[in-house]
Amino acid sequence: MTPGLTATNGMKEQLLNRIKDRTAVVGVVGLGYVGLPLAMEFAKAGFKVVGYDVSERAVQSLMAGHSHIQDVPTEDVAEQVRLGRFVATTEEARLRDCDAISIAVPTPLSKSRDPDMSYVEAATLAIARNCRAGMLIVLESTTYPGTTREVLQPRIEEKGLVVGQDVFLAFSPERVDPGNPTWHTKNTPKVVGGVTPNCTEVASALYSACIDTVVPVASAEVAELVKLMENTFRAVNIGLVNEMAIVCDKLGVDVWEVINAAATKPFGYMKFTPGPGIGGHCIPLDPLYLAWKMRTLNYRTRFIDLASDINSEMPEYVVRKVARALNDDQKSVKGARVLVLGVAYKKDIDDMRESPALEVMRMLEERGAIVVYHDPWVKSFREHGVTHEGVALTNERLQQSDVVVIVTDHTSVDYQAVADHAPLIMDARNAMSRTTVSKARVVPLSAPS
Ligand code: SAJ
Repeated sequence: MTPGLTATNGMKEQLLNRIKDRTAVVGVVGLGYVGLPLAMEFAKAGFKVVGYDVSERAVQSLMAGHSHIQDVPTEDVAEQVRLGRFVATTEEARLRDCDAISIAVPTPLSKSRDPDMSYVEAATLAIARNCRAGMLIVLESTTYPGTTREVLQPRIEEKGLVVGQDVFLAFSPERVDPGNPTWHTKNTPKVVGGVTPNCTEVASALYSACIDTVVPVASAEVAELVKLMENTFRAVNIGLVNEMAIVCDKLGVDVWEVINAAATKPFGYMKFTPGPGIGGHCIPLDPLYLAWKMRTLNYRTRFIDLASDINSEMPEYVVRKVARALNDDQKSVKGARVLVLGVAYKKDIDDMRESPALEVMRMLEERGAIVVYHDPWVKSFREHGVTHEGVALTNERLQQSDVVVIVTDHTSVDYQAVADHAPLIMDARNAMSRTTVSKARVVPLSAPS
Protein backbone atom coordinates (compact mmCIF):
# COMPACT_ATOMS: atom_id res chain seq x y z
CA MET A 1 0.00 0.00 0.00
CA THR A 2 1.30 3.49 -0.86
CA PRO A 3 2.89 5.07 2.29
CA GLY A 4 0.76 7.75 3.90
CA LEU A 5 -2.51 6.36 2.61
CA THR A 6 -4.85 5.41 5.44
CA ALA A 7 -6.64 2.07 5.35
CA THR A 8 -9.76 3.79 4.12
CA ASN A 9 -8.04 5.74 1.36
CA GLY A 10 -5.92 2.72 0.56
CA MET A 11 -8.89 0.46 0.10
CA LYS A 12 -10.85 3.13 -1.73
CA GLU A 13 -7.99 4.10 -4.06
CA GLN A 14 -7.19 0.47 -4.72
CA LEU A 15 -10.77 -0.31 -5.70
CA LEU A 16 -11.11 2.89 -7.75
CA ASN A 17 -8.00 1.93 -9.67
CA ARG A 18 -9.24 -1.62 -10.30
CA ILE A 19 -12.51 -0.16 -11.56
CA LYS A 20 -10.64 2.31 -13.74
CA ASP A 21 -8.36 -0.31 -15.33
CA ARG A 22 -11.19 -2.86 -15.49
CA THR A 23 -9.27 -5.41 -13.44
CA ALA A 24 -12.05 -5.37 -10.84
CA VAL A 25 -14.19 -8.52 -10.88
CA VAL A 26 -17.87 -7.60 -10.70
CA GLY A 27 -20.47 -9.88 -9.16
CA VAL A 28 -24.20 -9.72 -9.86
CA VAL A 29 -26.48 -11.57 -7.46
CA GLY A 30 -29.79 -12.40 -9.11
CA LEU A 31 -29.81 -12.93 -12.89
CA GLY A 32 -33.36 -11.86 -13.69
CA TYR A 33 -34.78 -8.97 -15.71
CA VAL A 34 -32.58 -6.52 -13.72
CA GLY A 35 -29.44 -8.54 -12.96
CA LEU A 36 -28.82 -10.12 -16.35
CA PRO A 37 -28.93 -6.89 -18.39
CA LEU A 38 -26.68 -5.28 -15.75
CA ALA A 39 -24.23 -8.19 -15.90
CA MET A 40 -24.07 -7.83 -19.70
CA GLU A 41 -23.35 -4.10 -19.42
CA PHE A 42 -20.53 -4.71 -16.94
CA ALA A 43 -19.10 -7.42 -19.22
CA LYS A 44 -19.34 -5.21 -22.33
CA ALA A 45 -17.55 -2.46 -20.35
CA GLY A 46 -14.58 -4.84 -19.99
CA PHE A 47 -15.08 -6.31 -16.52
CA LYS A 48 -14.97 -10.01 -15.72
CA VAL A 49 -18.44 -10.71 -14.34
CA VAL A 50 -19.53 -13.45 -11.98
CA GLY A 51 -23.28 -13.92 -12.14
CA TYR A 52 -24.64 -15.72 -9.06
CA ASP A 53 -28.15 -17.16 -8.98
CA VAL A 54 -29.84 -19.88 -6.95
CA SER A 55 -31.55 -21.25 -10.07
CA GLU A 56 -29.50 -24.13 -11.45
CA ARG A 57 -31.66 -24.08 -14.59
CA ALA A 58 -30.99 -20.40 -15.26
CA VAL A 59 -27.26 -20.83 -14.66
CA GLN A 60 -27.00 -23.84 -16.96
CA SER A 61 -28.97 -22.06 -19.67
CA LEU A 62 -26.73 -18.99 -19.42
CA MET A 63 -23.55 -21.04 -19.49
CA ALA A 64 -24.91 -22.73 -22.63
CA GLY A 65 -25.04 -19.21 -24.11
CA HIS A 66 -28.83 -18.76 -23.90
CA SER A 67 -30.73 -15.77 -22.48
CA HIS A 68 -33.90 -16.35 -20.46
CA ILE A 69 -34.67 -12.63 -20.30
CA GLN A 70 -36.78 -10.99 -23.05
CA ASP A 71 -34.61 -7.86 -23.23
CA VAL A 72 -31.24 -9.65 -23.33
CA PRO A 73 -30.34 -11.08 -26.74
CA THR A 74 -29.05 -14.63 -26.59
CA GLU A 75 -26.12 -13.65 -28.79
CA ASP A 76 -24.97 -11.18 -26.12
CA VAL A 77 -24.87 -13.91 -23.50
CA ALA A 78 -23.20 -16.35 -25.88
CA GLU A 79 -20.50 -13.83 -26.78
CA GLN A 80 -19.69 -12.82 -23.20
CA VAL A 81 -19.53 -16.46 -22.14
CA ARG A 82 -17.35 -17.30 -25.14
CA LEU A 83 -15.02 -14.38 -24.35
CA GLY A 84 -14.77 -15.64 -20.76
CA ARG A 85 -16.06 -12.25 -19.54
CA PHE A 86 -19.25 -13.67 -18.02
CA VAL A 87 -19.68 -16.77 -15.94
CA ALA A 88 -22.90 -17.83 -14.23
CA THR A 89 -22.77 -19.94 -11.11
CA THR A 90 -24.81 -21.26 -8.18
CA GLU A 91 -21.68 -21.49 -6.00
CA GLU A 92 -21.75 -18.59 -3.55
CA ALA A 93 -18.02 -19.08 -2.86
CA ARG A 94 -17.36 -17.53 -6.28
CA LEU A 95 -18.47 -14.21 -4.76
CA ARG A 96 -15.18 -14.17 -2.87
CA ASP A 97 -13.45 -13.46 -6.21
CA CYS A 98 -15.45 -10.27 -6.63
CA ASP A 99 -14.32 -6.72 -5.90
CA ALA A 100 -17.83 -5.31 -6.40
CA ILE A 101 -21.23 -6.99 -6.10
CA SER A 102 -24.64 -5.71 -7.20
CA ILE A 103 -27.71 -7.36 -5.68
CA ALA A 104 -30.80 -7.60 -7.89
CA VAL A 105 -33.12 -10.07 -6.19
CA PRO A 106 -36.91 -9.91 -5.79
CA THR A 107 -38.55 -7.90 -3.05
CA PRO A 108 -42.15 -9.14 -3.16
CA LEU A 109 -44.83 -8.68 -0.55
CA SER A 110 -45.63 -11.43 1.92
CA LYS A 111 -49.13 -12.94 2.15
CA SER A 112 -49.88 -10.32 4.85
CA ARG A 113 -48.87 -7.61 2.33
CA ASP A 114 -45.73 -6.76 4.35
CA PRO A 115 -42.25 -6.56 2.76
CA ASP A 116 -40.78 -9.99 2.11
CA MET A 117 -37.07 -9.38 2.63
CA SER A 118 -36.13 -13.06 2.52
CA TYR A 119 -34.39 -12.82 -0.87
CA VAL A 120 -32.40 -9.72 0.15
CA GLU A 121 -31.45 -11.33 3.46
CA ALA A 122 -30.36 -14.56 1.75
CA ALA A 123 -28.26 -12.62 -0.76
CA THR A 124 -26.76 -10.48 2.03
CA LEU A 125 -25.80 -13.54 4.07
CA ALA A 126 -24.25 -15.23 1.02
CA ILE A 127 -22.19 -12.09 0.41
CA ALA A 128 -21.32 -11.69 4.11
CA ARG A 129 -20.00 -15.26 4.15
CA ASN A 130 -17.71 -14.39 1.24
CA CYS A 131 -17.03 -10.72 1.91
CA ARG A 132 -13.52 -9.33 2.28
CA ALA A 133 -11.82 -5.97 2.78
CA GLY A 134 -11.86 -3.75 -0.28
CA MET A 135 -15.24 -4.96 -1.56
CA LEU A 136 -18.12 -2.76 -2.80
CA ILE A 137 -21.67 -4.01 -2.30
CA VAL A 138 -24.65 -2.31 -3.95
CA LEU A 139 -28.30 -3.19 -3.34
CA GLU A 140 -30.53 -2.54 -6.37
CA SER A 141 -33.73 -4.27 -5.28
CA THR A 142 -36.60 -1.89 -4.57
CA THR A 143 -37.14 -1.71 -0.81
CA TYR A 144 -38.20 0.49 2.11
CA PRO A 145 -35.90 3.38 3.13
CA GLY A 146 -33.31 2.24 5.67
CA THR A 147 -32.86 -1.30 4.31
CA THR A 148 -29.25 -0.83 3.18
CA ARG A 149 -28.17 0.57 6.53
CA GLU A 150 -30.38 -1.58 8.77
CA VAL A 151 -30.32 -4.97 7.00
CA LEU A 152 -27.11 -5.11 4.99
CA GLN A 153 -24.62 -3.04 7.02
CA PRO A 154 -24.85 -5.02 10.30
CA ARG A 155 -24.41 -8.36 8.55
CA ILE A 156 -21.37 -7.10 6.63
CA GLU A 157 -19.86 -5.55 9.76
CA GLU A 158 -20.39 -8.75 11.76
CA LYS A 159 -17.32 -9.95 9.89
CA GLY A 160 -15.24 -7.24 11.54
CA LEU A 161 -15.27 -5.02 8.46
CA VAL A 162 -16.13 -1.34 8.79
CA VAL A 163 -18.44 0.09 6.13
CA GLY A 164 -16.93 3.19 4.56
CA GLN A 165 -13.41 2.13 5.51
CA ASP A 166 -12.76 -1.57 4.75
CA VAL A 167 -15.86 -2.19 2.62
CA PHE A 168 -18.19 0.10 0.71
CA LEU A 169 -21.99 -0.15 0.74
CA ALA A 170 -24.57 1.69 -1.38
CA PHE A 171 -28.07 1.59 -2.81
CA SER A 172 -28.82 2.13 -6.48
CA PRO A 173 -32.44 1.68 -7.60
CA GLU A 174 -33.07 -0.48 -10.63
CA ARG A 175 -35.00 1.34 -13.35
CA VAL A 176 -35.57 -1.52 -15.78
CA ASP A 177 -38.77 -1.28 -17.76
CA PRO A 178 -39.10 -4.69 -19.44
CA GLY A 179 -39.85 -4.44 -23.14
CA ASN A 180 -39.20 -0.69 -23.33
CA PRO A 181 -37.83 -0.11 -26.85
CA THR A 182 -36.07 3.15 -25.92
CA TRP A 183 -34.84 2.98 -22.35
CA HIS A 184 -32.59 0.19 -21.18
CA THR A 185 -29.89 -0.38 -18.59
CA LYS A 186 -27.08 1.54 -20.28
CA ASN A 187 -28.96 4.73 -21.20
CA THR A 188 -31.26 5.08 -18.19
CA PRO A 189 -29.78 7.47 -15.61
CA LYS A 190 -28.60 5.60 -12.52
CA VAL A 191 -29.10 7.07 -9.04
CA VAL A 192 -26.44 6.00 -6.52
CA GLY A 193 -26.42 6.69 -2.76
CA GLY A 194 -23.80 5.37 -0.35
CA VAL A 195 -23.90 4.66 3.37
CA THR A 196 -20.90 7.04 3.55
CA PRO A 197 -19.46 9.56 1.04
CA ASN A 198 -16.64 7.12 0.24
CA CYS A 199 -19.29 4.49 -0.55
CA THR A 200 -21.09 6.91 -2.88
CA GLU A 201 -17.81 7.74 -4.63
CA VAL A 202 -16.83 4.11 -5.25
CA ALA A 203 -20.31 3.00 -6.30
CA SER A 204 -20.60 5.98 -8.68
CA ALA A 205 -17.24 5.05 -10.24
CA LEU A 206 -18.39 1.47 -10.80
CA TYR A 207 -21.66 2.37 -12.52
CA SER A 208 -20.03 5.20 -14.49
CA ALA A 209 -17.92 2.51 -16.16
CA CYS A 210 -20.95 1.01 -17.91
CA ILE A 211 -23.92 3.39 -17.63
CA ASP A 212 -24.12 6.66 -19.53
CA THR A 213 -25.41 8.86 -16.68
CA VAL A 214 -24.83 8.35 -12.96
CA VAL A 215 -26.62 10.54 -10.39
CA PRO A 216 -24.85 10.46 -6.99
CA VAL A 217 -27.08 11.38 -4.03
CA ALA A 218 -26.29 12.07 -0.38
CA SER A 219 -27.16 8.71 1.16
CA ALA A 220 -28.56 5.24 0.65
CA GLU A 221 -31.86 6.45 2.14
CA VAL A 222 -32.17 9.17 -0.50
CA ALA A 223 -31.56 6.59 -3.25
CA GLU A 224 -34.07 4.16 -1.71
CA LEU A 225 -36.69 6.92 -1.53
CA VAL A 226 -36.05 8.11 -5.11
CA LYS A 227 -37.28 4.77 -6.42
CA LEU A 228 -40.31 4.73 -4.15
CA MET A 229 -41.10 8.32 -5.15
CA GLU A 230 -41.01 7.37 -8.85
CA ASN A 231 -43.37 4.45 -8.52
CA THR A 232 -45.66 5.95 -5.88
CA PHE A 233 -46.08 8.88 -8.26
CA ARG A 234 -47.31 6.43 -10.89
CA ALA A 235 -49.56 4.44 -8.58
CA VAL A 236 -51.24 7.59 -7.21
CA ASN A 237 -51.80 9.08 -10.67
CA ILE A 238 -53.14 5.81 -12.03
CA GLY A 239 -55.46 5.70 -9.03
CA LEU A 240 -56.60 9.23 -9.88
CA VAL A 241 -57.50 8.38 -13.48
CA ASN A 242 -59.19 5.18 -12.37
CA GLU A 243 -61.34 7.24 -10.01
CA MET A 244 -62.00 9.64 -12.91
CA ALA A 245 -63.25 6.63 -14.92
CA ILE A 246 -65.75 5.88 -12.16
CA VAL A 247 -66.71 9.56 -11.95
CA CYS A 248 -67.23 9.75 -15.73
CA ASP A 249 -69.30 6.56 -15.65
CA LYS A 250 -71.64 8.08 -13.10
CA LEU A 251 -71.87 11.30 -15.12
CA GLY A 252 -72.34 9.49 -18.44
CA VAL A 253 -69.14 10.90 -19.93
CA ASP A 254 -66.43 9.17 -21.95
CA VAL A 255 -63.38 9.20 -19.66
CA TRP A 256 -61.04 8.66 -22.61
CA GLU A 257 -62.31 11.82 -24.28
CA VAL A 258 -61.72 13.73 -21.04
CA ILE A 259 -58.20 12.36 -20.64
CA ASN A 260 -57.19 12.81 -24.26
CA ALA A 261 -58.48 16.38 -24.27
CA ALA A 262 -56.71 17.12 -20.97
CA ALA A 263 -53.50 15.74 -22.50
CA THR A 264 -53.57 18.54 -25.08
CA LYS A 265 -52.41 20.84 -22.27
CA PRO A 266 -48.77 21.39 -23.19
CA PHE A 267 -47.63 22.04 -19.61
CA GLY A 268 -48.52 21.04 -16.08
CA TYR A 269 -50.21 17.79 -17.00
CA MET A 270 -49.00 14.20 -17.51
CA LYS A 271 -51.23 11.62 -19.20
CA PHE A 272 -52.15 8.45 -17.37
CA THR A 273 -54.89 6.11 -18.54
CA PRO A 274 -57.52 4.16 -16.58
CA GLY A 275 -57.90 0.43 -16.87
CA PRO A 276 -58.86 -2.82 -15.12
CA GLY A 277 -56.37 -2.25 -12.31
CA ILE A 278 -52.59 -2.34 -11.99
CA GLY A 279 -50.21 -5.25 -12.29
CA GLY A 280 -46.50 -5.91 -12.41
CA HIS A 281 -44.01 -6.29 -9.64
CA CYS A 282 -43.32 -2.58 -9.20
CA ILE A 283 -46.32 -0.26 -9.17
CA PRO A 284 -48.71 -2.33 -7.05
CA LEU A 285 -45.99 -3.23 -4.56
CA ASP A 286 -43.36 -0.49 -4.28
CA PRO A 287 -45.63 2.12 -2.64
CA LEU A 288 -46.70 -0.47 -0.06
CA TYR A 289 -43.06 -0.81 1.01
CA LEU A 290 -43.06 2.89 1.89
CA ALA A 291 -46.48 2.64 3.55
CA TRP A 292 -45.23 -0.25 5.66
CA LYS A 293 -42.11 1.63 6.78
CA MET A 294 -44.11 4.73 7.68
CA ARG A 295 -46.55 2.64 9.73
CA THR A 296 -43.59 1.56 11.86
CA LEU A 297 -43.06 5.30 12.45
CA ASN A 298 -46.75 5.80 13.30
CA TYR A 299 -47.54 7.69 10.14
CA ARG A 300 -50.27 6.69 7.66
CA THR A 301 -49.46 7.41 4.01
CA ARG A 302 -52.99 8.28 2.95
CA PHE A 303 -52.26 8.91 -0.75
CA ILE A 304 -50.63 5.48 -1.10
CA ASP A 305 -53.41 3.73 0.78
CA LEU A 306 -56.17 5.48 -1.18
CA ALA A 307 -54.53 4.81 -4.57
CA SER A 308 -54.01 1.18 -3.61
CA ASP A 309 -57.69 0.90 -2.61
CA ILE A 310 -58.96 2.42 -5.86
CA ASN A 311 -56.58 0.51 -8.13
CA SER A 312 -57.37 -2.81 -6.48
CA GLU A 313 -61.13 -2.16 -6.84
CA MET A 314 -60.87 -1.84 -10.63
CA PRO A 315 -61.03 -5.58 -11.50
CA GLU A 316 -64.36 -5.85 -9.67
CA TYR A 317 -65.55 -2.64 -11.35
CA VAL A 318 -64.88 -4.32 -14.71
CA VAL A 319 -66.64 -7.53 -13.68
CA ARG A 320 -69.71 -5.55 -12.54
CA LYS A 321 -69.87 -3.85 -15.93
CA VAL A 322 -69.60 -7.25 -17.66
CA ALA A 323 -72.45 -8.61 -15.51
CA ARG A 324 -74.61 -5.58 -16.28
CA ALA A 325 -73.89 -5.85 -20.01
CA LEU A 326 -74.85 -9.54 -20.08
CA ASN A 327 -77.95 -8.75 -18.08
CA ASP A 328 -78.95 -6.16 -20.69
CA ASP A 329 -78.75 -9.05 -23.18
CA GLN A 330 -81.06 -11.09 -20.95
CA LYS A 331 -78.10 -13.30 -20.04
CA SER A 332 -76.67 -14.16 -16.67
CA VAL A 333 -72.98 -14.34 -15.87
CA LYS A 334 -73.61 -17.91 -14.75
CA GLY A 335 -72.96 -20.09 -17.77
CA ALA A 336 -71.87 -17.18 -19.95
CA ARG A 337 -69.07 -17.92 -22.40
CA VAL A 338 -66.47 -15.23 -21.70
CA LEU A 339 -63.35 -14.60 -23.77
CA VAL A 340 -60.77 -12.47 -21.93
CA LEU A 341 -58.54 -10.71 -24.44
CA GLY A 342 -55.06 -9.87 -23.11
CA VAL A 343 -53.92 -11.20 -19.71
CA ALA A 344 -50.35 -9.85 -19.34
CA TYR A 345 -50.10 -7.05 -16.78
CA LYS A 346 -49.53 -4.47 -19.48
CA LYS A 347 -49.50 -4.44 -23.25
CA ASP A 348 -46.83 -5.89 -25.50
CA ILE A 349 -45.07 -7.92 -22.81
CA ASP A 350 -45.45 -11.50 -21.59
CA ASP A 351 -45.32 -10.84 -17.84
CA MET A 352 -48.30 -12.01 -15.77
CA ARG A 353 -47.15 -10.90 -12.33
CA GLU A 354 -50.00 -9.35 -10.30
CA SER A 355 -51.93 -8.99 -13.58
CA PRO A 356 -55.46 -7.61 -12.97
CA ALA A 357 -56.64 -10.14 -15.59
CA LEU A 358 -56.15 -12.85 -12.98
CA GLU A 359 -58.61 -11.11 -10.65
CA VAL A 360 -61.10 -10.47 -13.49
CA MET A 361 -61.04 -14.11 -14.60
CA ARG A 362 -61.27 -15.42 -11.03
CA MET A 363 -64.29 -13.23 -10.20
CA LEU A 364 -66.10 -14.16 -13.42
CA GLU A 365 -65.52 -17.86 -12.75
CA GLU A 366 -66.75 -17.40 -9.17
CA ARG A 367 -69.97 -16.06 -10.68
CA GLY A 368 -70.27 -19.19 -12.82
CA ALA A 369 -68.95 -17.90 -16.14
CA ILE A 370 -67.06 -20.18 -18.50
CA VAL A 371 -63.87 -18.20 -19.01
CA VAL A 372 -61.16 -18.69 -21.63
CA TYR A 373 -58.44 -16.25 -22.63
CA HIS A 374 -56.43 -15.24 -25.64
CA ASP A 375 -53.12 -13.43 -25.33
CA PRO A 376 -50.58 -13.44 -28.18
CA TRP A 377 -47.79 -12.93 -25.62
CA VAL A 378 -48.94 -15.48 -23.04
CA LYS A 379 -49.58 -18.92 -24.55
CA SER A 380 -50.14 -20.41 -21.11
CA PHE A 381 -49.56 -19.58 -17.46
CA ARG A 382 -49.63 -21.37 -14.13
CA GLU A 383 -51.48 -20.03 -11.12
CA HIS A 384 -52.08 -21.82 -7.82
CA GLY A 385 -50.62 -24.98 -9.38
CA VAL A 386 -53.07 -24.96 -12.31
CA THR A 387 -51.91 -24.44 -15.91
CA HIS A 388 -54.15 -22.20 -18.01
CA GLU A 389 -53.80 -22.55 -21.78
CA GLY A 390 -54.74 -19.68 -24.07
CA VAL A 391 -57.13 -20.22 -26.99
CA ALA A 392 -56.72 -19.11 -30.58
CA LEU A 393 -58.45 -15.87 -31.55
CA THR A 394 -60.72 -17.03 -34.37
CA ASN A 395 -63.91 -15.55 -35.80
CA GLU A 396 -65.78 -18.62 -34.59
CA ARG A 397 -64.43 -18.18 -31.06
CA LEU A 398 -65.56 -14.54 -31.12
CA GLN A 399 -69.00 -15.40 -32.51
CA GLN A 400 -69.47 -18.16 -29.92
CA SER A 401 -68.59 -15.88 -27.00
CA ASP A 402 -71.35 -14.16 -25.07
CA VAL A 403 -68.91 -11.38 -24.20
CA VAL A 404 -65.31 -10.48 -25.01
CA VAL A 405 -63.53 -8.60 -22.20
CA ILE A 406 -60.52 -6.58 -23.35
CA VAL A 407 -58.28 -6.44 -20.27
CA THR A 408 -54.87 -5.82 -21.88
CA ASP A 409 -54.71 -4.14 -25.28
CA HIS A 410 -51.74 -5.76 -27.00
CA THR A 411 -50.85 -3.95 -30.21
CA SER A 412 -50.79 -7.09 -32.37
CA VAL A 413 -54.45 -8.02 -31.89
CA ASP A 414 -56.83 -7.38 -34.82
CA TYR A 415 -59.44 -5.33 -32.96
CA GLN A 416 -61.46 -4.74 -36.13
CA ALA A 417 -61.99 -8.50 -36.41
CA VAL A 418 -63.04 -8.53 -32.75
CA ALA A 419 -65.47 -5.70 -33.43
CA ASP A 420 -66.84 -7.45 -36.52
CA HIS A 421 -67.43 -10.87 -34.96
CA ALA A 422 -68.01 -10.51 -31.23
CA PRO A 423 -71.63 -9.83 -30.21
CA LEU A 424 -70.69 -7.94 -27.03
CA ILE A 425 -67.40 -6.36 -25.95
CA MET A 426 -66.46 -4.91 -22.57
CA ASP A 427 -63.50 -2.69 -23.44
CA ALA A 428 -61.43 -1.81 -20.34
CA ARG A 429 -58.62 -0.27 -22.40
CA ASN A 430 -60.31 1.80 -25.11
CA ALA A 431 -58.97 -0.63 -27.72
CA MET A 432 -62.14 -0.17 -29.76
CA SER A 433 -61.05 3.40 -30.50
CA ARG A 434 -58.78 1.78 -33.10
CA THR A 435 -61.68 0.33 -35.07
CA THR A 436 -64.36 1.57 -37.40
CA VAL A 437 -68.07 1.13 -36.76
CA SER A 438 -68.75 -2.42 -35.71
CA LYS A 439 -71.71 -4.74 -35.29
CA ALA A 440 -70.68 -5.49 -31.73
CA ARG A 441 -72.24 -3.73 -28.79
CA VAL A 442 -69.31 -2.12 -27.00
CA VAL A 443 -69.41 -1.37 -23.27
CA PRO A 444 -66.59 1.09 -22.48
CA LEU A 445 -64.92 1.64 -19.11
CA SER A 446 -67.10 4.68 -18.53
CA ALA A 447 -70.45 4.63 -20.28
CA PRO A 448 -71.29 7.89 -22.10
CA SER A 449 -75.03 8.52 -21.69
N1 SAJ B 1 -51.19 1.37 -15.89
C1 SAJ B 1 -52.41 1.97 -16.03
N2 SAJ B 1 -52.47 3.26 -16.47
C2 SAJ B 1 -51.33 3.97 -16.77
C3 SAJ B 1 -50.10 3.34 -16.61
C4 SAJ B 1 -50.05 2.04 -16.19
O1 SAJ B 1 -53.46 1.36 -15.78
O2 SAJ B 1 -51.44 5.13 -17.17
C5 SAJ B 1 -51.13 0.00 -15.40
C6 SAJ B 1 -50.47 -0.95 -16.38
O3 SAJ B 1 -51.42 -1.52 -17.23
C7 SAJ B 1 -49.85 -1.98 -15.44
C8 SAJ B 1 -49.50 -1.18 -14.20
O4 SAJ B 1 -50.30 0.00 -14.25
O5 SAJ B 1 -50.80 -2.97 -15.11
C9 SAJ B 1 -48.04 -0.79 -14.14
O6 SAJ B 1 -47.75 -0.23 -15.36
P1 SAJ B 1 -46.40 0.63 -15.62
O7 SAJ B 1 -46.57 1.32 -16.93
O8 SAJ B 1 -46.08 1.46 -14.47
O9 SAJ B 1 -45.34 -0.50 -15.89
P2 SAJ B 1 -44.42 -1.30 -14.92
O10 SAJ B 1 -45.09 -1.93 -13.79
O11 SAJ B 1 -43.64 -2.16 -15.84
O12 SAJ B 1 -43.50 -0.16 -14.30
C10 SAJ B 1 -42.22 -0.03 -14.77
C11 SAJ B 1 -41.54 0.73 -13.67
N3 SAJ B 1 -40.14 0.65 -13.86
C12 SAJ B 1 -39.39 0.51 -12.76
O13 SAJ B 1 -39.85 0.39 -11.66
C13 SAJ B 1 -37.95 0.47 -13.00
C14 SAJ B 1 -41.96 2.19 -13.69
O14 SAJ B 1 -41.09 2.96 -12.83
C15 SAJ B 1 -41.87 2.75 -15.08
O15 SAJ B 1 -42.24 4.13 -15.05
C16 SAJ B 1 -42.83 1.96 -15.96
O16 SAJ B 1 -42.27 0.64 -16.03
C17 SAJ B 1 -42.94 2.56 -17.33
O17 SAJ B 1 -42.91 3.80 -17.43
O18 SAJ B 1 -43.14 1.77 -18.25
